[in-house]
Amino acid sequence: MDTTATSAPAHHRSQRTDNYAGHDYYGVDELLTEEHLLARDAVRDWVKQEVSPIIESYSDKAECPMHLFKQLGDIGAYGPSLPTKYGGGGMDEIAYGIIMQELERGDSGIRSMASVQGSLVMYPIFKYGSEEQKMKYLPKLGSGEFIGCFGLTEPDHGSNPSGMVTNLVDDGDAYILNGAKMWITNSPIADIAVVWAKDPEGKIRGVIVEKGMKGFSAPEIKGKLSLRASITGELVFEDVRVPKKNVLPEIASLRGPLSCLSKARYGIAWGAIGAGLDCYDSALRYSLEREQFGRPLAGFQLQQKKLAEMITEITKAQLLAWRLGSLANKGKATSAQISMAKRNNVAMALDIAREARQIHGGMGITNEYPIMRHMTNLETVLTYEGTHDIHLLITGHDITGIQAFS
Ligand code: TGC
Ligand code: FAD
Repeated sequence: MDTTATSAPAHHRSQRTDNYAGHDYYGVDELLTEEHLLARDAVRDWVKQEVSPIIESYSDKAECPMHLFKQLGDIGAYGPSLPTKYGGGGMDEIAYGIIMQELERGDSGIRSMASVQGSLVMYPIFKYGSEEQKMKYLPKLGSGEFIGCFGLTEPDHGSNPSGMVTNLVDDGDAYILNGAKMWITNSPIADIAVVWAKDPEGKIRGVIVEKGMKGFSAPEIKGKLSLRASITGELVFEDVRVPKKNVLPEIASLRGPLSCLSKARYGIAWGAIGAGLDCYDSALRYSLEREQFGRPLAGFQLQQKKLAEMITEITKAQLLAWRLGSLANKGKATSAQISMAKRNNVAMALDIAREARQIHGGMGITNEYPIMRHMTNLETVLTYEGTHDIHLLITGHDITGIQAFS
């Protein structure tokens, strides 16, 4: 796998022109600052130039556009709200959200590249790491020189990570790590993995496992029919000797990985709006151009119902995300509020993708339009970072005080 190329090879490039201009029915842009708008427009332009012309080809071939890792670093997509000293962008949470929105307008897999790196790898090192760990890893992760992955899910423990069996046994100045992680975004190409495992006392610790450590492998999971431009794999640990200096010193509980998930779920709440907007944009254009029975599809009441409901749901999601971002900027967004927004906005985008597919008729099932790619991607987004059901149960727990998970 080529990790050094700086642009896509010619066979992945199409002549597709991306004319997307954004949709803002309730003037949400007025709630954004100059910095937010600049960040949004810069990422939107980058997506048009670097993602839209190649993404169908990479997705069709189930290949990861490796050359984009460095470019994502260059545009500041990794950890936009982390401090610049530690490789982040030094912006606020709304800027982070809006960058995720624009990336996911391009493709959920591209947003995943940024979410994992920024929120699931840089964030835990920033929040729970030693100063030495921060200086060693964060600048390289922020620039895209290093690729990271996050290992929480196991073959037998997905929604219930507290049951994990991956474990650490004390061995003097190191721990011996055994176990396996499953469904790990970027694992086959990662330089480092932030892995969550139980220590001898049964406490959940985060360890930084480096590529090349003896006994560590990361085989690719093939055959995904969703998120095809993103690479996914396992993490397998067979008596891997991890130096104790690679343990994140400031956390010893499930709160560690779950707090990272809150950060990433927040980004997905914004990101999913991007996928929904792209489907709506395509459906609106298509319905205005395509004629049946002597008039544009957009002139039929049934199609207007679909389009009107789409923009209504997008508008509600935009307002939810903006309010969540305002709370996050004040450090007041609760994990349950984040769950509600992730759940609502992803389901909203998936519903829009399904309706948009119908508006495109037969053309909607082809890769001439982005709809099916977004739709199949969103099936993953509905499941990862906590499933649709789990987020509902989080809301249920929050409003009743009774947890119904187990
Ligand atoms: P529970 O007892 O509720 O919590 C344990 C401790 O964690 C705290 N906590 C959180 N803290 C921050 N953010 C959150 N979202 C938090 N949720 C819980 C909690 O306060 C407690 O703290 P403390 O200090 O008292 O110990 O834990 P539980 O075992 O009952 O689990 C609850 C449940 C089911 C909600 C949780 O396990 C869960 O969220 N499950 C879903 C698992 C999940 O989301 N996995 C995602 C894996 S990573 C991924 O999908 C990456 S995709 C990457 C890409 O974008 O490509
Ligand atoms: P399960 O937990 O087995 O759930 C199966 C079904 O049962 C779901 O519908 C679920 O909602 C339901 N269910 C489970 N428990 C309950 C309950 N208590 N009550 C009611 N219904 C319930 N993980 C990582 O750690 N790092 C990554 O980088 C990562 N990337 C991923 C990339 C992709 C492409 C995919 C598909 C997944 C990724 N994941 C990653 C894993 C993802 O987080 C899990 O798939 C997800 O948390 C669900 O776990 P599971 O697949 O084991 O499903």
